[in-house]
Amino acid sequence: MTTTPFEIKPYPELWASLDMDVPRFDKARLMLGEAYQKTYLSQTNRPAGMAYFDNMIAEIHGGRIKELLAAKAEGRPVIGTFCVYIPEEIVLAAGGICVGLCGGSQGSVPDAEKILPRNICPMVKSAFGFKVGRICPYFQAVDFVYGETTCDAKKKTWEILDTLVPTYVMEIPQLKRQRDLDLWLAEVKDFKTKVEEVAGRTITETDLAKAITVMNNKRKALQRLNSLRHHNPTPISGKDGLLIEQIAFYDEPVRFTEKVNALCDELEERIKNGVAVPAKNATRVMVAGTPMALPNWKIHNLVEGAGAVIVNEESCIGTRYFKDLIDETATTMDSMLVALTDRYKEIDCSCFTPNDERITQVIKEFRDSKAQGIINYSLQFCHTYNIEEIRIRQACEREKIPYMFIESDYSAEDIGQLQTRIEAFLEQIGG
Ligand code: BJ8
Repeated sequence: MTTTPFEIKPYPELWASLDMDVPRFDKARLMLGEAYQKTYLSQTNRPAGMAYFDNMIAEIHGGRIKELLAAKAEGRPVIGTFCVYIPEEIVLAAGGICVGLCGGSQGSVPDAEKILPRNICPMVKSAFGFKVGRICPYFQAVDFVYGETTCDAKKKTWEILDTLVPTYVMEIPQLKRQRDLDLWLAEVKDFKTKVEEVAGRTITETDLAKAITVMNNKRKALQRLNSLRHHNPTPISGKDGLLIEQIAFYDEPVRFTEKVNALCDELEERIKNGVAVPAKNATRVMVAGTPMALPNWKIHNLVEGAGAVIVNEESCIGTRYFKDLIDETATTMDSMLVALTDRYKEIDCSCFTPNDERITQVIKEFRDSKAQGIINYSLQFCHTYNIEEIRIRQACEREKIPYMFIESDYSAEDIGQLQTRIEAFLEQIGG
């Protein structure tokens, strides 16, 4: 356990240059620092390799922002996103940077509720509120936001968001027939044209091939980490696993890959030496469902606070982001874009119908992770994940997998009730 107070570093001049609400943002910085200290640095026996990720949090509002601004000064595009359907390779191939925007905090929700309806997804409200309140340096630094037509809350919010920051919308079809896949490929090509316009350069085959390799390597490192978490006893906490998956959305990909691989080397040593972070007999839980954007650590805090450990996230901030690779054998621009689209279509978001692949995938990940039960988590008002819950529950009943469903938002109002339910579930599956 560390005794050094943790601080998220302040950069008031940098924030002012980005037209942020500096006094308000500084308060949020202090609160996030305290939450991080309490949630993360109170853990015992963390791997030494987590120091890099702690530093990424300490520099979240400064160091990484400076890197984005330096890229912009060189004319490289910086693009914000809320969805793993963004073809990141195209952004990288143009020398650009892709960043996941803030959307996991209750703090910005009241800002959004002054404009948007209250009964929509907290992730959409939180993200929109960050822009309205000028309290996210990433939002302030981007050239444009990538939006997609995955769910109604998002696609209608893009129209309003576009009045505050340029928002490019890519159509994601919601079936996977050939004509839908043809549309998807055409959308990927249009996105490439848009990125090239902003970058002021044409993407070559060599650029794209290199970017595909960079992203595949990043996904392989995350796959490696995930399979190490599946070891029993697991060498790293679920909170740390989730944190790394969250940082994956804003760190520089080559550096991130190197650090994840270094951490994996350390975890392999731990496994050899029988070192485990949670108690060796900790109850193992897998989480499935909607993404948990930074700093949404609510479910992990409750589960691990009760002495269990989370060993897998079937989520876009989790396996949906890294389970599939792009075929690297293609060499022409057209064939590379087809290979790229083929990979993205494997992401089994609940916006698709039918979405049988996800049901099979959830069961597969449960078996692979050697978990003892599944907590299926949906953000409030997310209709697609909330309704798909029925099929996940039925599959778990069929497979005799202990199962629990949680629908929640970012507020602390339901913490007590969730704690009671989670403890009862853990008692039931812990044997
Ligand atoms: S690919 S899961 S990142 S859309 S939780 S905003 S769906 S109402 S985040 Fe997602 Fe892309 Fe799908 Fe993944 Fe809407 Fe649901 Fe909110 Fe959601």
